[in-house]
Amino acid sequence: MPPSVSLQRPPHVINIRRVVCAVMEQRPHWWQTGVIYQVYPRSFADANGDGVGDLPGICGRLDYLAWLGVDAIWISPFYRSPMADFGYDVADHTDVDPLFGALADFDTLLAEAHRRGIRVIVDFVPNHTSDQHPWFVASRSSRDDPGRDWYVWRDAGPVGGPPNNWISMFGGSAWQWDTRTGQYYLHSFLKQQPDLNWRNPQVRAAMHDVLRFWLNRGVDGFRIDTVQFVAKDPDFRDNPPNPDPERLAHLGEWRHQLHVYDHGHPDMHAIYRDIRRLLDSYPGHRVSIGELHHPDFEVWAGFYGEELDEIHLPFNFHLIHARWDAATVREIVAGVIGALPPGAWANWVLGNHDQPRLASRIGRAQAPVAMTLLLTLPGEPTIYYGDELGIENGIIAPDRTQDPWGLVEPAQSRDPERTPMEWDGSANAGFCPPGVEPWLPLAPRWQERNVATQQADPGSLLNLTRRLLTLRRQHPALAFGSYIPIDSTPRDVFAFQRQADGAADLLVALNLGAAREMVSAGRSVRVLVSSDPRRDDSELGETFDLQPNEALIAELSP
Ligand code: TEU
Repeated sequence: MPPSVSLQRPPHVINIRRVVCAVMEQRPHWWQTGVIYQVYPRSFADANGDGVGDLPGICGRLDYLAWLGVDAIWISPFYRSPMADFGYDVADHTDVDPLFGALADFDTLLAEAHRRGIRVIVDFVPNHTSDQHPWFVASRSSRDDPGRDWYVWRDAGPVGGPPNNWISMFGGSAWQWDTRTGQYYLHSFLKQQPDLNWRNPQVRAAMHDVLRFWLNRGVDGFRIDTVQFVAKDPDFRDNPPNPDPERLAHLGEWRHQLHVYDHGHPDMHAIYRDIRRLLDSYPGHRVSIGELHHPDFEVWAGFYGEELDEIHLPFNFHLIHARWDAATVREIVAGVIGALPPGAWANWVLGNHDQPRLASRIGRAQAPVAMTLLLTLPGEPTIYYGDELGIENGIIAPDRTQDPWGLVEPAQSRDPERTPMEWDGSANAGFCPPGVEPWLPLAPRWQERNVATQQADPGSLLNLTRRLLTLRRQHPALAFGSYIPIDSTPRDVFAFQRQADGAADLLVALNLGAAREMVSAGRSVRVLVSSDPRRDDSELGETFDLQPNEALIAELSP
């Protein structure tokens, strides 16, 4: 008996059904059916020839994104910034850094994206600003400055030194001594990124104004940075030591504490309810997407809000941090879906500007399987730029390290996942003009992997991604249908069904292994899309082979 995907046994329907039913009563919103594509602006396309990507560069590549078929782009910060953390240190929330262009370039980009039916999501960095931001310049000017309390200032501890043992995510104490005013300020990240004090109503009002500024310009939503950091223990207690540091992926000092007091205070929920109310007061279903890492599914799900009144899509990074095997993926998908509050909408992420490249994490051969998984699971997927090409980690010589975290802790450097987008086989891969040095070197193998090469190859990952995006538009079952996991599969296979009323049932079968697997679907199947396009449109009967590393979506006969 070959191992089989048994569709005969009663399917185990978990509560995504409730999710789907809740939405099916009304038309799903754009951010539910849509696919988001993350653009890291430094690395996407350089229009002005300085080796760094910019907004006109993105604008010039919108036709590519429309061709690919994504519904929205999220652009990492492009605001005025000294670039200590490449834009996550904002010095003016309502202007574009000259490196990236001007506000007029943003307006053009927004209009051009909208003209192509592509929505635009911008980054919102609530926890901190740049130390060059006028708010911080005022705050540090004197203890009596009216803006002093906009940031978190504290006296030295009882025996001198920092007020408590909190450490910065990027290494060292989270407190920086300010000689002029004789106090410490808190910085959960770099010392050039002082933490705002969200307990101060003036800070909340000012940050709401920032949101209004972009909403009024017409943005479709926000990706909210470091969601959990906006509220800390009001008593500033020391974090306890972590008895099991190995369990934390972080290297360096961060892993030696349990981070119970320096972030994640429950007061943050009210902050996100306020932001949600603000977004909902605008027409057009503006979306909030929250960046948060938490290993516990329930804690993660808590950010949807008890009344689904907080963040629309708290980023689900569980698969990013997971081992890549069928059992683990199955378990995580079940955990995520099982934790969703009724009516909440799932989302899936496999890569971003803070994580090693997907193709390097799981291996090149599995990249098509991962892309198929991402684009067929129930919920909203976010694609990191270049993952549709299978870009691997760049190799950055130590003396070319750019990431401030990498300068402190080389193993944590995020430069490898921020290398330039690979457009074609010309010098600098078409990212910036020949003769200009890109801010980071291209990742190895770009000549064989760029957009132009892959567009010409029907079997490429790029064309697979495009076919999957097309399929999502054609098949309501994929965009918002119910999800039925299949429990009994060969060890390396992960399979599930997607179903929508009035549409054919779909089978998604993913071979996470490098051997051929026999699958018995119980009903005959017709392949819609396979990672091997030679199998597209083939009728496979009830029992069929999955090739090594194959991903396949098929229509099940009625
Ligand atoms: O990241 C915050 C953050 O928590 C991550 O660095 C996280 O520690 C890591 O991904 C865990 O694996 C956000 C931005 O995405 C990042 O680029 C910024 O450097 C950081 O905030 C500070 O603004």
